[in-house]
Amino acid sequence: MNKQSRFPYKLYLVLSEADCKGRHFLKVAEESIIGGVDLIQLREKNDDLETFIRKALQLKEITDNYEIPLIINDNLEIAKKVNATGIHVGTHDIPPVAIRELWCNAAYVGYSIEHLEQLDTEETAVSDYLGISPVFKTPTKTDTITEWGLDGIRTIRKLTDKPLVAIGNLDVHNIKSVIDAGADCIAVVSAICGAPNPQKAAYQLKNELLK
Ligand code: TZP
Ligand code: MG
Repeated sequence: MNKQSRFPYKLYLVLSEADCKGRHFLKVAEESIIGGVDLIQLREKNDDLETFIRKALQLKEITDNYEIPLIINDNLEIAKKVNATGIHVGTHDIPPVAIRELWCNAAYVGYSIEHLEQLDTEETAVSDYLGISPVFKTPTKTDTITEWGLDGIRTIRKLTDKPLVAIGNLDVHNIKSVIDAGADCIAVVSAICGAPNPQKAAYQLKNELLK
């Protein structure tokens, strides 16, 4: 199986209610899917369990309707409970090896990497895609360690066949260079959630990726 058939997605929306700037996150989600988003991750850092589950179930109705994957950030309990398509974790979250043991139905386990040494680990080996996080410094997430840049993507591309999902200050002006550097998929928050028209923003991003 080649990497495209394992992860055939180009445009990934990382969604949280707070980042939607007062608009309803479900409306942003639906509009972005119509515009061209291929999969959505729900990333809620401050919700209590009950709220996160309620939002995840609401979002799942939409992603199911449009037959796109729903990925849950960090929380395995919620991912399993809402029967999400997969989970995305970082270096300090539940490790992918443990996820595989505890959730055999996960279609996608995404793993963000901060150091090149992580490429040569069991955690990377059992992951379905790697998050290159962040490519560029971003005000949306400030507790990051490595700013990979385009050179970082090129280096990682040479070292692994895993699908690479790039994230961090990506927009319609820089995503082509990120794909050219070796990323398979682009993940964004602000470029869609912060846009005046999320559907149009998603359409323009997707169009740029398909060029
Ligand atoms: N992980 C690394 S950077 C980031 C996350 C969740 C936030 C990206 O947000 P934006 O607004 O697309 O720069
Ligand atoms: Mg995390």
